[in-house]
Amino acid sequence: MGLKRIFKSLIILNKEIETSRGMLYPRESETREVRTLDGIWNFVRSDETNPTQGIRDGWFKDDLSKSMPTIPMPVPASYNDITTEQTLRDHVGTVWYDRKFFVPRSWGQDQRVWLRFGSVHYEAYVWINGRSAVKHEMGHLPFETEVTHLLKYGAENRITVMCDNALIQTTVPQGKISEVANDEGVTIIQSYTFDFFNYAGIHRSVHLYTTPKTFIEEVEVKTNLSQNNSVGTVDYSITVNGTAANEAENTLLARLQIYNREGVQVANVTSDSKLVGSLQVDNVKPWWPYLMHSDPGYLYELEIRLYAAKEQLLDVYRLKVGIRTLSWTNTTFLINGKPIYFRGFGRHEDADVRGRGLDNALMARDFNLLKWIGANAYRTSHYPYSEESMQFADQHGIMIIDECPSVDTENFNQVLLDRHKSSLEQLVHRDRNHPSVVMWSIANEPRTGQVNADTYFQFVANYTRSLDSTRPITAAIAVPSNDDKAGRHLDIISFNRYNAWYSNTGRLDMVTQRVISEATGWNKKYDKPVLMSEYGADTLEGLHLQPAFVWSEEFQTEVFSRHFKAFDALRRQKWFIGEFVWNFADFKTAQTYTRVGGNKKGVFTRARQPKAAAHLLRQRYFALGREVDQCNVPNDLFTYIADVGGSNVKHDSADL
Ligand code: GCB
Repeated sequence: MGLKRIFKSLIILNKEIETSRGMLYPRESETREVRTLDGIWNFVRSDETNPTQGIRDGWFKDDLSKSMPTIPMPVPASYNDITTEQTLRDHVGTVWYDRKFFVPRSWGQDQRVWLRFGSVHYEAYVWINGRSAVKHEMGHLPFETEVTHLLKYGAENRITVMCDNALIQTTVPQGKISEVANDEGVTIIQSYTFDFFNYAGIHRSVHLYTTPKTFIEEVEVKTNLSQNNSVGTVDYSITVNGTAANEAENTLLARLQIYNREGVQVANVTSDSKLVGSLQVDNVKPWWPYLMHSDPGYLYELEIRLYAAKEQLLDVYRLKVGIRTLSWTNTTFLINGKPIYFRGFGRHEDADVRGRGLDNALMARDFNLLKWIGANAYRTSHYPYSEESMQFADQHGIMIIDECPSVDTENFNQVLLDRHKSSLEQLVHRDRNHPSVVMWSIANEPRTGQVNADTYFQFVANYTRSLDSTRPITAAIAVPSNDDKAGRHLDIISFNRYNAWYSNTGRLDMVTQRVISEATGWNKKYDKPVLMSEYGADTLEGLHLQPAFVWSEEFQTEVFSRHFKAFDALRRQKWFIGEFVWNFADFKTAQTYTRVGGNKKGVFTRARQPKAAAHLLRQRYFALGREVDQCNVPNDLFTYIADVGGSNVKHDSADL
C-alpha cells in the first residue's frame, strides 16, 4: 500500500497547461489611454492563524478600513521592510490592500478597460467594487483582466487585493510552512532553502488601460539578418481580440511600419487577413550587445495599425524591435554571426526599504554601474525581473539570461511540473520580443541528481523549446557533473561553484585548477558550450585584512583573480563562453548565522557603491572587451602610478 502510493507520486506526465493571453506592455497611443494606480494604498495584515478570515468576512465588499484598522502602504513595494514591526517583516500568509480611484466618464463609451499588475508575490486575488476580477498565482510575472463591466464610469471605484506569500512544496519556488513552539504558544514559520528574502506584496506597477473594442491583443516578432548583416527581416504575427474580428474575419488588416532611431520610416507592409507576415529593412543596423559594437542596443520602432473594412482605424500599438540573430553549436554561441563571450553578473531585484518593489532610480543606477564596469550580460537570478528593466536592457545592449522562478527545485511532482511549465510559459510570453533576451534559464540549482530529474527536466526543457526555438536553454546547476541528470536536455551548461568559500574555505590555492577541471568535466559529459554562472565570496565592505582572509575586501579580490586565471585557460577552449560573478550587489536573505544582514557577495554594496573588487573586475571586463570585441576602454580604467617607461608597470589603459 505504502509502496504503491510512493510509486504513484513518482509518475509525472507531460500534461497540457493553461497558457496566458494578451499582456502587451501598456502603452498610450492614438487609440489607447493608460493610467497608473501606483501610490499609497490602505493595508491590513491578516491574522496568521486565520488567513482566510477576510474572505469569509467579506472584507472586499466595502472599504478595508470598515473591517480592520489599516496602515498606509506604498505600491509598488514589498511590504516587509516598510514598518518597524517584526510581525510584518516575517508575516506568513495573506495581507490586504485597497484604494479608491476615479474612472473618467469618457472611458465608458465604446471601448474596453483592462486592469494589469506588473507582479504580485506570490498569489493575488483582486476585486473591483466588491466583485471578483482576477486571481493569479506566481510572483514576478504580469497578469491582467478586462474590467469594463466592473467599473463605474465618471464615478469613484474601489480596488481590493488579497496577497498570499505562502510557499509550499508545489509552488514555484518551493517552501515549507510549519508550526513551531515559541515561548507563548506556537508560531507559523515559512522556511525555504533558497538564499534570498521572500519579499512579498504588490511589487510592480498597477495599470488601468483602455483599448478599442477590437484591438491588438498580441504581437510576436522574430528577426533575422542576411549573410553579411546588411538586410534585416522582421517576421510578425498579430492576434486580435474583439467582435470585429469574429464577425468579419476577412475584413481586418494591419499596416505595419518600421521607423529608425531618427524617426525615418525604413520599411512598411500591409498584412493579409491572417495578420502574419514579414518586413524587410535594408542597410539595417543590427542590435548589438554593449562593447561588442560602437552603437549597441539599436532599436527600431514597429508601428502597427489595425484596420477594419473601409479603412476604419481600429487600434494602434507600437513596439521597440531590435534586429538580431542568435545561433549556437556544441562549441559556440553567436549573435549576428559573432561568437559571444559573456562577462556578467547574477543579480537580484533587491534594495533597502522597498525590498523587491520596482524602483526606477535604482534601476537606472544599476544600468549605469553595469556599463561602468564593462559587463555585457546578467542573469535574472532567480526570477523574472521587471518589464521596465527588460526595456532598459534592450536599449543599453545588455544581454539577459532570462530565468523563471524555479530555484532549488526538488521533490519533483505533477503539480510542481505544471506550475513550473506555466512559469516558463508566462515568462516566454512576456519577454519573447526583447532582443536583449538571449537565453532561457529553466531553473537555478535544481536537485538534478534526484530520481525523476531526468524526466522532469526533459519535459520542462522541451516545453520551453516548443514555446521558443530561437533561443538556447540553460539551467544553473550546482550538483557535480557526474551526478547530474538534466544537462542533456539543455543547449548550454551553466554551473555554480564557490571554490575557496563553501568548498575549501579560505584556500585561495585551491581555486584555479578546480574551476578548470569542473568546467572541463561538464563539457566532456555533454559536449555543449559551458559558462560559469556563479562564483564569489561574501565580503564585508570596509573590512581589510592582509594577507587576504575570508570576508575581507582583499579576499574577494583574490578569489576573483584566481577565477580569472582559470577562465583565461578555459577561454582557449572555444566551448567556454562566459563568466558571471555572484553577485552584482549585496542583498537580503532569511536570517542565518552565515549571513551578516544578508548575502554580502556583492561587487557593489546594497547602496550600490563599489567594493575594492569592483575596480579589478572593471579592468578585467574591459580588458576582455578589448581583446574579444575590440572595444574602446575608458580613460579612467587605470589610475596613474608612475612614468616608468619600459618597465611592466601598467599605468594607463594604453597598456592593456
Ligand atoms: C548559490 C545560489 C545563490 C546563493 C549563492 C550563495 O549557489 O544560486 O542563490 O545566493 O549560492 O551566495 O550562497
